[in-house]
This record gives sequence, C-alpha cells and structure tokens, in this order.
Amino acid sequence: MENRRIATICRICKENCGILVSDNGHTLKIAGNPEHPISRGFSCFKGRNFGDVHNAPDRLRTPMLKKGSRWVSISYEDAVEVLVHKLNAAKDKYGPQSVAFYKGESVKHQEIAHYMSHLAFGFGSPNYISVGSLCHYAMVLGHSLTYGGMPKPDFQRLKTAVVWGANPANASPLEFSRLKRAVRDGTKLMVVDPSRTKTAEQADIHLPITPGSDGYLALAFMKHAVENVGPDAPGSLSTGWDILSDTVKSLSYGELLRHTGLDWPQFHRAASLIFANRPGWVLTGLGLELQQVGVQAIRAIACLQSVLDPSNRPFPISAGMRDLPGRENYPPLPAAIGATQAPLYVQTRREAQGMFLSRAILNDDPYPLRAMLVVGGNPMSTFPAYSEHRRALEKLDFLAVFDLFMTQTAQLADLVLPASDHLDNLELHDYGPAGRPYLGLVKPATLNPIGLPTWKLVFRLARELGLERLFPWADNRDALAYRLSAGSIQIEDLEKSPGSVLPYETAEKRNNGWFTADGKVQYRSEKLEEFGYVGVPVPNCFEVPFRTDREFPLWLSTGDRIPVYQHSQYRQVPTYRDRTPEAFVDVHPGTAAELDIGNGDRVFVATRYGRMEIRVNLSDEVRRDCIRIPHGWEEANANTLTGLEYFDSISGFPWLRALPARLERKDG
Ligand SMILES: Nc1nc2c(c(=O)[nH]1)N[C@H]1C(S)=C(S)[C@@H](COP(=O)(O)OP(=O)(O)OC[C@H]3O[C@@H](n4cnc5c(=O)[nH]c(N)nc54)[C@H](O)[C@@H]3O)O[C@H]1N2
Ligand SMILES: Nc1nc2c(c(=O)[nH]1)N[C@H]1C(S)=C(S)[C@@H](COP(=O)(O)OP(=O)(O)OC[C@H]3O[C@@H](n4cnc5c(=O)[nH]c(N)nc54)[C@H](O)[C@@H]3O)O[C@H]1N2
Ligand code: SF4
Ligand SMILES: [Mo]
Repeated sequence: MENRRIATICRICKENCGILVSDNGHTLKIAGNPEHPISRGFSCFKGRNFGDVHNAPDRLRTPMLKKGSRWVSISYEDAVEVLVHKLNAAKDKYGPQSVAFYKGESVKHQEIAHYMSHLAFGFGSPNYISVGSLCHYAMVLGHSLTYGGMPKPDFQRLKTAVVWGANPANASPLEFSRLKRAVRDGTKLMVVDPSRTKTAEQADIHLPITPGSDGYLALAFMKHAVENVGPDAPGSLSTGWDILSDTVKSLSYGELLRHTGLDWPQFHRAASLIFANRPGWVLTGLGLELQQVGVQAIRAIACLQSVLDPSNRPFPISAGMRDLPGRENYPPLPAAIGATQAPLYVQTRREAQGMFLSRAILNDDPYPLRAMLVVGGNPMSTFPAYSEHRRALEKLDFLAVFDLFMTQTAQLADLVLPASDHLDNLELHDYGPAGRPYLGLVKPATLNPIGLPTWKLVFRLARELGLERLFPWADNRDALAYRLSAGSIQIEDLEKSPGSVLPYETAEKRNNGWFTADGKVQYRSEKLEEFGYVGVPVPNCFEVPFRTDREFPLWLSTGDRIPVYQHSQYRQVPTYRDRTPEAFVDVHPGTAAELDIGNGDRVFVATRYGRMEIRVNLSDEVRRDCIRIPHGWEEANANTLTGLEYFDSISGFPWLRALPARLERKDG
C-alpha cells in the first residue's frame, strides 16, 4: 500500500499543533511537524496516538435508527430523509424555534460553528447552541468588557506570568512548554490555584487560594496597585479608575484576604513579586469561569492585567474571511433560549445559552423545544445536572447525534449518524483568536476514510431543507475558496505549505468591538451597567448563595483536566485507558486519615445535587479542605454532582468548581 505523509493540523485541543500523518492502509502514524511555525514539531501523547481512536473497532460505520428498543442499520440516504422529516415535523407542529442545533467542543469554534448557525438561522430557529455555553466565553466576556480582548503572552517582553485558575501543564501542553522555557529564562511565575498542580510546581509563588474567593484576591491586588503603584499606571486611557480606586481604598486587606485563606505575608510577597516585575501577563482558566460569580471575578483580574501591562491592549485578530452568503434572507428569529436569563451572552454571541435548554424541553420555558441535532458533543457526560439533562433528552420527540462513537448521548438518540474525525476532514483553522496571525488547513489524511465529514451533513441537510441558497457550493472546497476570496491566501497556497499553515497580515482593529467602544480600559463597564449588572467589581459581586458548612465541609472541583483524555473521549481505547484506567476522586492524605479512608478505597461523594460512588486517590496536590474529580467518565459521571439551580448571571455559565461537597465512607 501507498505510504504518504500528509502535513495537516491536529484539532483535538486548542493548541492545534501541526502534524504529519502517514497511513499504510493498516496503521496510522502521527508525528509533530517541525515545519509548523507555531508548534515546531511539538505533539503530545493524545495527538500522537489518535490513530488508535481513528481505527478503533467500535467506530460507527453506518447510520442507525432506533426501532423500539433496537438499533437498525440504515443507509445515509434514508438517514438524511428521516432527519429532514423529523426536523420539519417539529417545525410544523411547534414552530422552527422548537428545533435546537448543538455543536460540541470536538468540532471546535470555527468553520463548523459558522455552518451550523447558518443552517439553524436559515431554518428559522434562533437555537444554535455551542459548547461556548460552558467553555471559554465567560473569560472572553470578562477580559473584553474591560479592554476589548484576551491578553496574549509575549515572553520576549514579559517579566512575569500569572496563571490563575488554569493548569496548562495538563490542559495546554504546548503553551506549558513555552511557559517553562520562559521561566527557565528568567520570567517570574505566580500561580493562583487551590491545588498544587504541575504548573504550580514551576512557580516562584503559589497561592493555594480558597476556592471561589478569587474576586476578593484580585481586589486586594488592585488595592496594592492603587496605593503603591501610583495613579499614572493605568494612564489616562481609562474610565472608572477613580471609582475602583475609591472602592478598594475603603476596603481593608484583612477583610479581603479573610475570604481567600491567604495570610498577609503570602499576599505581600506575591504583590511585591508581580508589581516589581512588570510587564506581566495573566492566563485565566476554567477554575474561574465555571463559578457562580465567574465573569465578575474575571473582570477584577482583567483590571489587574491592565495595570500589570498598561501598553498591552489585545484586540481580536482574524484572517478576515467572507461571510457566508444569504444571511439577509434569514426568516425573522424569535428570542433564543436563555435570552432572559443571560441576555449579554445571547446577544453578543448571537446564539442560545445551552444551559437553559432543559427548561425549554421539560417546562416549555420560554417555549417548547422538541427536536435536536447534536454534532461533535456528548452533553450527557459534559453538561451539568446529569439526571435533569437525561430526562430532558429522553423527553424530546426526536434526537439525532452525529458522532464517531455510540456515546452516552447517542444511546438516547432516535438516529445516530457516523461522523468522520479531523483526519478525514477539510477545514480552515484561524490561529488569530489565539493571538497568532496564521491561517491553517486541516486536510484529509487517511487512505480509508470513515464516516461523513460535518460539512457534508450540513450541506446535504441544507439542500433537503430548501436552503441551498445559504450553501450554494458543490463541496467544502468550493465553500472554503469562497470564504478565502476576500484575502490573499488561497486553499492551494495552504495545500502547498509544508506546515499546512501560512501567516497573514493583520490590520489592528482597535475600536471594532462594541465592548469598549472608545478603546479605553473600562474599570467601570458601561456595557454591564446597560444590561443591569454592577459595572465596577466590588466585593458584593463575589457573594455566592452557599459555601461549605457542616453538612458539606469540602470544596469540590469537577472537571480538572487529566492529560490523556479529551473530555469524555478515548476511554474505550486501550492505548489511552491503560494510562489512566479508572475514575477517581483526589483526596488529601490528612482528610483521608480523619475519615479512616485509604488509597483505592471506594467512597461516596455527595453534593446538594447528587451522590456518587468513586475510588479514592490520595494526593497531596489538593488542599485538606478540597477534593477534585475529573469529568468524562461514564461510570462515575462528575455531573451527577452538579446542578442547574445557580448560574453566573452574566454569562449563564454553570457552577462546576468550588462546590460544597462531602465524602462518605462506603460503610457509613
Ligand atoms: N488533556 C486535556 N486537555 C484539555 C481538555 C481536556 O479535556 N483534556 N479540554 C480543553 C478545554 S475544552 C478547556 S476549556 C481547557 C481548560 O483548561 P484549564 O482551565 O487550564 O484547566 P482545568 O484543569 O479545567 O482547570 C484549571 C484549574 O482550576 C483550578 N480551580 C478549581 N477551582 C478553582 C477556584 O475556585 N479558583 C482558582 N483560582 N482555581 C480553581 C483547578 O485546581 C485547576 O487546576 O482545557 C483544554 N485542554
Ligand atoms: N463537570 C464538568 N463538566 C464540564 C467541564 C468541567 O470542567 N467540569 N468542562 C466543560 C468544557 S470546558 C467543555 S469544552 C465541555 C466539552 O464537552 P463536549 O463537547 O461534549 O466534549 P466531548 O466529551 O469531547 O465530546 C465530543 C464528542 O465529539 C466526538 N467527535 C470527535 N471528533 C469529531 C469530529 O470530527 N466530528 C464529529 N461530529 N464528532 C467528533 C467525540 O467522539 C465525542 O463524543 O465539557 C464541559 N463539561
Ligand atoms: S497538544 Fe496534543 S492534542 Fe493538542 S493539538 Fe497538540 S498534539 Fe493535538
Ligand atoms: Mo472547554
């Protein structure tokens, strides 16, 4: 058999490393591509071994329709016919808004996101939902509302890095390798994380903060900035500095630090380090986003970022692709799900906030939702409140899932369609949103493609639904050529490039977003006030409805990343499973000793939302009053312990970290 080496892009995680794929028809080999200008040959275990996922024996190969309790194989033609018939049936009976189109994390945030929303809106449903409902966008809001974009690191210039509620050692291996190199070359590192993570081990200072108290700590740093760094620091290009200054001056360090579990010497050492070593960069992560007061805490940290690096005003950059055609022909769209609860999210992202999906299905709030197409996501594992979402998906008149495998979500579906993975797809990847002006091409790279590429399903559906004017192309190559026709890079250029990626010119777009219309740093956010929220981060913003108490004395973090798995994926593939074979709860040895629990014992973890059995892993990375459980395990689903009762009122994000919980021995 032919043995080719194709340069393409790994799109398992947000690093999007350049890879070289060779296929001899039996085995797939994947290696980092040294000619990729960003990843420069880097690859991780997950990416290198993806061939075993691609060739896994349980890959879906034909569409399956549920007849009673049985699955029957059907043809793609018939599957598309069923899909079209069912989506139209829901539309006729309940209106187009009763159909939701969900896009998970695996197909990422770019081309497919555009295609899926275009399809949904053309169909007449405002309910395009993406995994952005609980990933990354709370961070975008917190930073963008403050200075228009997300901070990007430039280690040539930076003297300090602050990693706050993120763990790149496990979650972003390429970024972590850069960070480690910078630290070796003299950049100071401060990590704010309840756990002593692998990232924290590299730090000059690790602040093992009490979960959920990040906003208070950020205000303490701002107080230090106001009182010691001087009024010129933020410059004149800001609004609301006076109000924020007066606020923090009126607070004492004691009352702020009390919430954080940190003492004065710890704080003082940290403040001295970061302010003496400016400019500094703050990397924020999910530890902040998945909190009931996430956006306000991130806002407070973004204020600090603006002082640590006053000249850094990151604004979004992009390759400037043409919009998809026919947007002016969308039918009038009713309000999307979540428009009342999280209006800022819904309006700025122009999509539904998926955390309010189950209310629409179960309670017809704000209207009935009856049919759903899930593409590249596994919400039964990754959405909060497992049992409520299970009831909701079971209640749908029709659920279709487009995936590589028969996932937990697919098992509840009426129709399952086999999807191809990123080794059999043609897609663009713009590195601009991650701060790099490069455009990449994900190329088909295997000899025996499996499943249908997402674009094919979407284009086909569009045609059958009478929406071909929105997708007027024969195939995705034509569509991408159209998208690229506004710029200087063409598909052929990308195909010829040895890294499958090319740089593009950026026109810095300063005031393009309406987030900070005047381009100034907004210590007081007019946008937040316009939407009825508090515009200046003050301690009241960080109050949560409940904290640890006698009934639930421990802080639980769900979903902390472990290196081998991507969310709920790869558990059935031995190459991966052998490395981390079983679900576990990390418990501090001191806490375990108090409860007379040993390593490997089975225990119950309980929150006010649920109770679950799981194996104990003794770990001195966690604080004595904390436990943590990775998400994505079917047999011990962390989301049986999470709820839909409380949300971040700005982003609509769920509360999945810093949750009060308790450990119970199995024998009581
Ligand atoms: N291997 C692997 N890598 C991944 C993923 C994966 O599934 N597997 N998923 C990818 C995706 S989609 C995302 S969004 C990213 C997420 O990437 P990150 O945000 O970097 O990683 P997490 O491990 O989710 O969380 C970061 C840290 O938050 C801390 N934390 C918990 N509660 C608090 C708190 O109250 N305050 C503070 N300050 N910290 C807290 C945890 O201890 C944890 O170390 O990872 C990406 N990378
Ligand atoms: N408790 C808790 N829950 C969490 C989190 C947490 O920290 N704690 N993190 C949240 C975050 S940040 C995120 S991003 C979400 C992730 O949530 P999901 O998007 O549900 O993530 P996955 O489990 O990776 O599901 C991706 C699915 O896509 C399939 N797939 C892979 N490649 C392709 C492809 O090319 N095409 C198609 N069609 N399918 C493909 C995979 O088989 C898999 O079933 O989880 C969230 N859930
Ligand atoms: S870090 Fe690993 S999983 Fe992420 S893109 Fe690179 S090779 Fe793929
Ligand atoms: Mo995510």
